[in-house]
Amino acid sequence: TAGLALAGCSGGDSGGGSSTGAAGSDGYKIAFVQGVAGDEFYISMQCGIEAAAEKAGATVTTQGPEKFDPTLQKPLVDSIVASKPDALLIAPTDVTAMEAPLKAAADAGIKVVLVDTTVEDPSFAVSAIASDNVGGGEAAFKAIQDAHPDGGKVLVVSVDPGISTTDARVEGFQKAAEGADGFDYLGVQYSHNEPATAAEIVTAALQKDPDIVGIFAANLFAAEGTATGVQQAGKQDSVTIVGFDAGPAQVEQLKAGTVQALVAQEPATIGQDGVEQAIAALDGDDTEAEIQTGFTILTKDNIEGEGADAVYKSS
Ligand code: T6T
Repeated sequence: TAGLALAGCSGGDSGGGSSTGAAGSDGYKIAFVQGVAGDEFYISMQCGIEAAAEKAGATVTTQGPEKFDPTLQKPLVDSIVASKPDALLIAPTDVTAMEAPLKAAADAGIKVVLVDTTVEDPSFAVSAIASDNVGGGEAAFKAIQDAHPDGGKVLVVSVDPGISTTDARVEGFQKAAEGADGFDYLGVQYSHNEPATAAEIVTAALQKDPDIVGIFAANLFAAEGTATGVQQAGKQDSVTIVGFDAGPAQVEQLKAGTVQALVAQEPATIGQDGVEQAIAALDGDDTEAEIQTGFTILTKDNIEGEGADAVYKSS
């Protein structure tokens, strides 16, 4: 595909699914289920998965639901289980709703590896690999604190309750904000992964509290909408925005000064580790129950330099 030639991975899947690897290959068959199709975080993860799989002689099929929603993700899992891959790498969209379908996959003999998000009881899984999400939330608060050492009102825009990653980011941010002198934590509001909803939340919040000094947007789509909302309210000079994730559009906003800091995860590493854990399990080798990957804080000062490598792929 064009994606393969350009980016070294087939990424950019928008719901139809994609496969790599030689047809008829006798290597392991890996299925990857994204949290949502078309999200640059999961596209970058797919790149890491495909690179690691190719090295191991395994084949990969990638699918993602149209929305970050367990009612759409569960049927994908059920049909993948029926197709009997050797391993399933998945970012579950809800800590409770996705637990039973994934346990059923493991019970059917499929090695399940949780990448990015997890479930309440992941004991059926070979491994759970994720960023330091609590630490990322704390770091996001520190970036706001650096810009506003005297404190002020701070707000969080997240996705939905029940997502392990974003909940952990909110927890880290909240704890840091509540422990800091002079800061007033206004709580979290949920955008359902819709930028337009995030923008509405932010314009309404700025109308109610025009003296907000900082907004933490807990993922890529929350950040996209938060930037729009702050601009619509004409508050870009007084509000510091820190967003999780570093898609190309977020990085443009950082360069333009619309957003002040980004917490860039390492999605390709999460994917690579996921493949390695799946293959170790299939080969009967030792596996690691939990792996934590890092993050980089991107600002205008480092984005042209070492930070440039942290930008997510869009295809
Ligand atoms: O922030 C990532 C991911 O870590 C999270 O679980 C869901 O949202 C993203 O995919 C970004 O859109």
